[in-house]
Amino acid sequence: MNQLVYVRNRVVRGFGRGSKQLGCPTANIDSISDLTISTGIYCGLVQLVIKNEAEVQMEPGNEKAYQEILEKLPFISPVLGMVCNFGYCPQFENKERSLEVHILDKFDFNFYGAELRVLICKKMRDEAKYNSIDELKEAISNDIRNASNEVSNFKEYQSDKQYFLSDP
Ligand code: ADP
Ligand code: RBF
Ligand code: MG
Repeated sequence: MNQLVYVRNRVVRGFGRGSKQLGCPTANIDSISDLTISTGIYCGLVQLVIKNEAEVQMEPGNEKAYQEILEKLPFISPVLGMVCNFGYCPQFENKERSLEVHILDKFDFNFYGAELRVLICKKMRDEAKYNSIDELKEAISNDIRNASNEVSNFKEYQSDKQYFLSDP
Protein backbone atom coordinates (compact mmCIF):
# COMPACT_ATOMS: atom_id res chain seq x y z
CA MET A 1 0.00 0.00 0.00
CA ASN A 2 1.17 3.50 -0.76
CA GLN A 3 1.02 6.06 1.99
CA LEU A 4 -1.15 9.02 1.00
CA VAL A 5 0.07 12.52 1.79
CA TYR A 6 -2.26 15.49 1.44
CA VAL A 7 -1.07 19.08 0.98
CA ARG A 8 -3.36 22.06 0.52
CA ASN A 9 -1.73 25.42 -0.02
CA ARG A 10 -1.02 28.38 -2.27
CA VAL A 11 1.02 28.49 -5.45
CA VAL A 12 4.07 30.73 -5.11
CA ARG A 13 6.77 31.87 -7.52
CA GLY A 14 9.86 29.73 -7.98
CA PHE A 15 13.01 30.45 -9.96
CA GLY A 16 11.08 30.53 -13.25
CA ARG A 17 13.17 27.61 -14.53
CA GLY A 18 10.44 25.02 -14.97
CA SER A 19 8.74 26.25 -18.14
CA LYS A 20 11.64 28.15 -19.63
CA GLN A 21 14.59 25.84 -19.10
CA LEU A 22 12.92 22.43 -18.80
CA GLY A 23 9.70 22.86 -20.81
CA CYS A 24 7.76 21.59 -17.81
CA PRO A 25 5.89 24.18 -15.71
CA THR A 26 5.79 23.30 -12.01
CA ALA A 27 3.49 25.02 -9.54
CA ASN A 28 5.60 25.62 -6.44
CA ILE A 29 3.66 25.13 -3.20
CA ASP A 30 4.02 27.44 -0.20
CA SER A 31 4.84 26.39 3.40
CA ILE A 32 5.89 22.78 3.17
CA SER A 33 8.15 22.72 6.24
CA ASP A 34 6.05 20.09 7.99
CA LEU A 35 6.16 17.58 5.12
CA THR A 36 7.88 14.48 6.47
CA ILE A 37 8.08 12.28 3.36
CA SER A 38 11.46 11.46 1.81
CA THR A 39 12.61 13.62 -1.07
CA GLY A 40 11.86 12.31 -4.55
CA ILE A 41 9.52 12.23 -7.53
CA TYR A 42 5.91 11.29 -6.78
CA CYS A 43 2.64 11.03 -8.68
CA GLY A 44 -0.94 11.50 -7.62
CA LEU A 45 -3.93 13.81 -7.96
CA VAL A 46 -4.43 17.56 -7.87
CA GLN A 47 -7.22 20.14 -7.93
CA LEU A 48 -6.92 23.86 -8.67
CA VAL A 49 -9.28 26.11 -6.71
CA ILE A 50 -9.60 29.84 -7.34
CA LYS A 51 -12.21 31.41 -5.08
CA ASN A 52 -11.98 35.11 -5.84
CA GLU A 53 -10.35 37.79 -7.93
CA ALA A 54 -7.58 38.45 -5.39
CA GLU A 55 -6.26 34.94 -6.02
CA VAL A 56 -5.45 35.39 -9.68
CA GLN A 57 -2.69 37.71 -10.75
CA MET A 58 -2.86 39.22 -14.18
CA GLU A 59 0.40 39.17 -16.09
CA PRO A 60 1.46 40.80 -19.34
CA GLY A 61 0.29 38.68 -22.25
CA ASN A 62 -2.18 36.88 -20.00
CA GLU A 63 -5.10 39.32 -20.25
CA LYS A 64 -7.47 37.14 -22.26
CA ALA A 65 -7.04 34.03 -20.10
CA TYR A 66 -7.36 36.25 -17.01
CA GLN A 67 -10.72 37.64 -18.21
CA GLU A 68 -11.97 34.13 -18.97
CA ILE A 69 -11.09 32.94 -15.47
CA LEU A 70 -12.75 35.96 -13.82
CA GLU A 71 -15.99 35.03 -15.59
CA LYS A 72 -15.83 31.50 -14.18
CA LEU A 73 -15.13 32.33 -10.50
CA PRO A 74 -15.19 30.40 -8.24
CA PHE A 75 -13.07 28.20 -10.51
CA ILE A 76 -12.90 24.60 -9.31
CA SER A 77 -10.99 22.35 -11.68
CA PRO A 78 -11.72 18.65 -12.08
CA VAL A 79 -9.44 16.37 -10.08
CA LEU A 80 -6.47 15.87 -12.43
CA GLY A 81 -3.32 13.77 -12.56
CA MET A 82 -0.02 15.21 -11.41
CA VAL A 83 3.65 14.39 -11.06
CA CYS A 84 5.72 16.30 -8.51
CA ASN A 85 9.21 16.82 -7.27
CA PHE A 86 9.85 17.20 -3.54
CA GLY A 87 13.35 18.10 -2.44
CA TYR A 88 16.48 20.07 -3.15
CA CYS A 89 16.75 19.60 -6.95
CA PRO A 90 20.36 18.29 -6.89
CA GLN A 91 20.76 19.40 -10.51
CA PHE A 92 20.47 23.01 -9.33
CA GLU A 93 21.69 22.55 -5.72
CA ASN A 94 18.85 24.49 -4.13
CA LYS A 95 19.43 25.44 -0.49
CA GLU A 96 15.85 24.73 0.55
CA ARG A 97 13.36 22.01 -0.25
CA SER A 98 10.50 22.75 -2.60
CA LEU A 99 7.35 20.92 -3.60
CA GLU A 100 6.75 21.46 -7.32
CA VAL A 101 3.63 20.08 -8.96
CA HIS A 102 3.35 19.54 -12.71
CA ILE A 103 -0.31 19.10 -13.62
CA LEU A 104 -0.58 16.56 -16.43
CA ASP A 105 -3.28 18.60 -18.19
CA LYS A 106 -2.44 21.78 -20.04
CA PHE A 107 -3.45 25.19 -18.63
CA ASP A 108 -3.17 28.29 -20.77
CA PHE A 109 -2.90 30.69 -17.86
CA ASN A 110 -0.75 31.12 -14.76
CA PHE A 111 -2.33 30.65 -11.34
CA TYR A 112 0.11 32.14 -8.87
CA GLY A 113 -1.80 32.86 -5.63
CA ALA A 114 -4.41 30.16 -6.23
CA GLU A 115 -4.93 27.14 -4.01
CA LEU A 116 -3.77 23.68 -5.02
CA ARG A 117 -5.11 20.57 -3.30
CA VAL A 118 -2.51 17.88 -3.81
CA LEU A 119 -2.82 14.19 -2.96
CA ILE A 120 0.59 12.55 -3.22
CA CYS A 121 -0.12 8.87 -3.87
CA LYS A 122 3.01 7.04 -5.01
CA LYS A 123 6.78 7.51 -5.04
CA MET A 124 8.32 6.95 -8.46
CA ARG A 125 12.04 7.54 -7.88
CA ASP A 126 14.64 9.55 -5.97
CA GLU A 127 15.87 12.95 -7.12
CA ALA A 128 19.03 12.69 -9.21
CA LYS A 129 21.76 14.84 -10.70
CA TYR A 130 22.24 14.18 -14.41
CA ASN A 131 25.21 14.86 -16.70
CA SER A 132 23.27 17.49 -18.62
CA ILE A 133 20.03 19.43 -18.64
CA ASP A 134 18.97 17.39 -21.67
CA GLU A 135 19.25 14.19 -19.62
CA LEU A 136 17.17 15.75 -16.85
CA LYS A 137 14.56 16.76 -19.45
CA GLU A 138 14.47 13.19 -20.73
CA ALA A 139 14.03 11.83 -17.19
CA ILE A 140 11.15 14.27 -16.62
CA SER A 141 9.47 13.17 -19.89
CA ASN A 142 9.70 9.58 -18.68
CA ASP A 143 8.22 10.55 -15.31
CA ILE A 144 5.32 12.29 -17.05
CA ARG A 145 4.64 9.18 -19.15
CA ASN A 146 4.81 6.88 -16.11
CA ALA A 147 2.62 9.18 -14.03
CA SER A 148 -0.02 9.33 -16.79
CA ASN A 149 -0.20 5.55 -16.68
CA GLU A 150 -0.53 5.49 -12.88
CA VAL A 151 -3.29 8.04 -12.45
CA SER A 152 -6.16 5.63 -13.16
CA ASN A 153 -5.06 3.64 -10.09
CA PHE A 154 -5.99 6.58 -7.85
CA LYS A 155 -9.58 6.94 -9.13
CA GLU A 156 -11.10 5.97 -5.78
CA TYR A 157 -9.77 9.19 -4.21
CA GLN A 158 -11.09 11.55 -6.88
CA SER A 159 -14.47 11.92 -5.22
CA ASP A 160 -13.14 11.85 -1.64
CA LYS A 161 -14.49 14.97 0.07
CA GLN A 162 -11.67 14.98 2.63
CA TYR A 163 -9.37 16.00 -0.19
CA PHE A 164 -11.25 17.55 -3.09
CA LEU A 165 -14.20 19.85 -3.71
CA SER A 166 -16.91 18.49 -5.93
CA ASP A 167 -17.34 20.55 -9.09
CA PRO A 168 -20.69 22.35 -8.71
P1 ADP B 1 8.10 29.01 -11.19
O1 ADP B 1 9.57 28.84 -11.12
O2 ADP B 1 7.65 30.39 -10.79
O3 ADP B 1 7.37 27.93 -10.46
P2 ADP B 1 7.49 27.67 -13.71
O4 ADP B 1 8.21 27.95 -14.98
O5 ADP B 1 7.78 26.39 -13.00
O6 ADP B 1 7.74 28.90 -12.76
O7 ADP B 1 5.96 27.77 -14.06
C1 ADP B 1 5.02 27.45 -13.06
C2 ADP B 1 3.69 28.17 -13.20
O8 ADP B 1 3.07 27.86 -14.46
C3 ADP B 1 2.73 27.69 -12.14
O9 ADP B 1 2.86 28.38 -10.92
C4 ADP B 1 1.37 27.93 -12.80
O10 ADP B 1 0.91 29.23 -12.50
C5 ADP B 1 1.66 27.82 -14.31
N1 ADP B 1 1.20 26.56 -14.95
C6 ADP B 1 0.57 26.53 -16.15
N2 ADP B 1 0.28 25.27 -16.51
C7 ADP B 1 0.75 24.45 -15.53
C8 ADP B 1 0.74 23.02 -15.35
N3 ADP B 1 0.20 22.18 -16.25
N4 ADP B 1 1.30 22.53 -14.21
C9 ADP B 1 1.84 23.37 -13.30
N5 ADP B 1 1.88 24.72 -13.42
C10 ADP B 1 1.34 25.27 -14.52
N1 RBF C 1 15.30 18.19 -10.26
C1 RBF C 1 16.49 17.56 -10.04
O1 RBF C 1 17.47 18.19 -9.66
N2 RBF C 1 16.62 16.21 -10.23
C2 RBF C 1 15.59 15.43 -10.64
O2 RBF C 1 15.76 14.21 -10.78
C3 RBF C 1 14.32 16.07 -10.91
N3 RBF C 1 13.28 15.36 -11.37
C4 RBF C 1 12.08 15.99 -11.61
C5 RBF C 1 11.00 15.25 -12.07
C6 RBF C 1 9.78 15.87 -12.33
C7 RBF C 1 8.64 15.06 -12.84
C8 RBF C 1 9.65 17.27 -12.11
C9 RBF C 1 8.34 17.96 -12.38
C10 RBF C 1 10.72 18.00 -11.64
C11 RBF C 1 11.94 17.38 -11.38
N4 RBF C 1 13.03 18.10 -10.92
C12 RBF C 1 14.23 17.47 -10.69
C13 RBF C 1 12.87 19.50 -10.53
C14 RBF C 1 13.29 20.51 -11.56
O3 RBF C 1 14.68 20.66 -11.52
C15 RBF C 1 12.58 21.82 -11.18
O4 RBF C 1 11.20 21.66 -11.37
C16 RBF C 1 13.09 22.98 -11.97
O5 RBF C 1 14.42 23.24 -11.64
C17 RBF C 1 12.26 24.24 -11.72
O6 RBF C 1 12.32 24.65 -10.40
MG1 MG D 1 8.04 25.89 -10.76
